[in-house]
Parts: sequence; structure tokens; C-alpha cells
Amino acid sequence: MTRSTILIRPLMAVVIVVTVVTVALSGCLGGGDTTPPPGTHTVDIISSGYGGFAFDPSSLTIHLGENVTWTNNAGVDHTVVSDNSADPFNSGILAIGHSFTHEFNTIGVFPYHCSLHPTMTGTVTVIA
Ligand SMILES: [Cu+2]
Repeated sequence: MTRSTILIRPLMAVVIVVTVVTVALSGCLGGGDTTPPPGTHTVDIISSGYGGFAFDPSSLTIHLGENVTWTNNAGVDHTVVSDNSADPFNSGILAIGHSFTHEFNTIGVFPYHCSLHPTMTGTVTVIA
């Protein structure tokens, strides 16, 4: 092993650690306009049909520990409310353009609905 190799290896390790920490922190900080971290799934709330609204996609399969972000892209307020007491998330009122993110840490099937529009339903299935 040459002298330069001995010096470069620890330096590379520091560079890699700094890069990983920077990426991890950038995923945690900031508002809703930043790029979602890996493992984040998105559901759009959209206008659909004759004056109706829908979750798009309405069903989603994700892995344990991943996030789902719902964004209200329809013209009125909506909510995202869990129907499974094993993971009782509730977005509260989501104004137009606002988002709600939930991390799923329980394996199972999690139906949800909009409390303002009972025909709006969706399902998140969480697998290992
Ligand atoms: Cu709604």
C-alpha cells in the first residue's frame, strides 16, 4: 500500500459519511416543496366525474416504514382519515394545495376516507 493510498482511504470515508448525513438531513428539513425522500409515495386528491372527487391512486401497496403524502389538487377542502384503528391517522382539514404525510409502521390493510365526501375512499396496503 502506497503512502497516498493510506491518506486517501480515510479521506474518502469522511466524504462518504458527510454525503450520507447531508442527504439524510435534507430529507428531514424544509417544507412540502422539497423532493420527497426515498420511499415516499404520493396520492393526489383530484376532481373526478360529475362534481365528484377521488384519491389517485385509490389503492397503493407500500413497504413497512415508508411514507404516503396526499396532496389536495381538487378545488375544495378534503381530509384523509384512517378506517383502521391499528393506525389511526387523520389529516384534519387539507386546504387546496396542502399536503399531509403519514409514515406507515404497521403491516396490514389501511382503508381511509375523506370525512367531507364519504364517497372518497382509498386503501394503503403495507407489506414487509
Ligand atoms: Cu373530500
